[in-house]
Amino acid sequence: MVAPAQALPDGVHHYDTADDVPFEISKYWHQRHNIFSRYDDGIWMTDDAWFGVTPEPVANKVAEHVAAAPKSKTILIDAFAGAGGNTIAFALSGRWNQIFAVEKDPKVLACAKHNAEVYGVAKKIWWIEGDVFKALGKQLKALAKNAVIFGSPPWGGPSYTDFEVYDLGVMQPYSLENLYTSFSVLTREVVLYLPRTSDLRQLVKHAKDEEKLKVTHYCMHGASKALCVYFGDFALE
Ligand code: MGP
Repeated sequence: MVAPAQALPDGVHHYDTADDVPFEISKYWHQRHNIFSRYDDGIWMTDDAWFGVTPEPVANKVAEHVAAAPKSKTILIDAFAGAGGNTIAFALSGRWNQIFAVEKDPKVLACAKHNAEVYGVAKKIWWIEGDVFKALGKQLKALAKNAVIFGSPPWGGPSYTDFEVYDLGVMQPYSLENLYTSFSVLTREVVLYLPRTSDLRQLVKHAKDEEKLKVTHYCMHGASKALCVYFGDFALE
């Protein structure tokens, strides 16, 4: 007897064929195996989550670089977990004693949990449904000083590409200023995943005197997908 297919929550999809895919996300769906190599094992997505998910090779490289935080940092907080691309890579890296993944959209969180199950790491992650700023003020407050806070925030949709240089001050709904000030009061090690065209002058403003800020572009097929800025002490080349 064939087991009945698992019912997907409302608003959650696993698109098998191009015919089912809404036009706005078809370019992402065509990259699905780059985004999740195990897509065909039943990865779940909401339609909006496709825009912001980090492709797996990039997420793995980012996880390798974030692992270069000081050894005293044993906790990883993924502030905007989305459909789980980064969280899964952090869990697979085996570097962290605890991983907290925060996501405020319950449907997207259901995707992240399910996708982490597909990759066999769901039990290594503490899932928090809600606003990350509230969580950092409550249950994560005491832990955060031993943590790296990683944030892959919304960039206000794909229209970020309309600008040659992306103004991080108008990033919606959280500006660079919002993110940096809220996270850096809790821990020195803060990593943000941002548009490849981000205005570096705005990032440099947050460097300490004499500090060289580390910014890394993550490329696929010879072109940058996005960059990460590493605030704090990371032993990167
Ligand atoms: P893209 O430019 O929307 O499309 O996203 P594409 O086809 O992947 O890249 P292109 O080079 O062909 O234009 C590029 C990458 O940026 C994606 O792989 C995501 O990792 C990331 N990304 C895009 N958006 C709109 C967001 C976002 O809002 N938030 C975050 N955190 N990442 C995003």
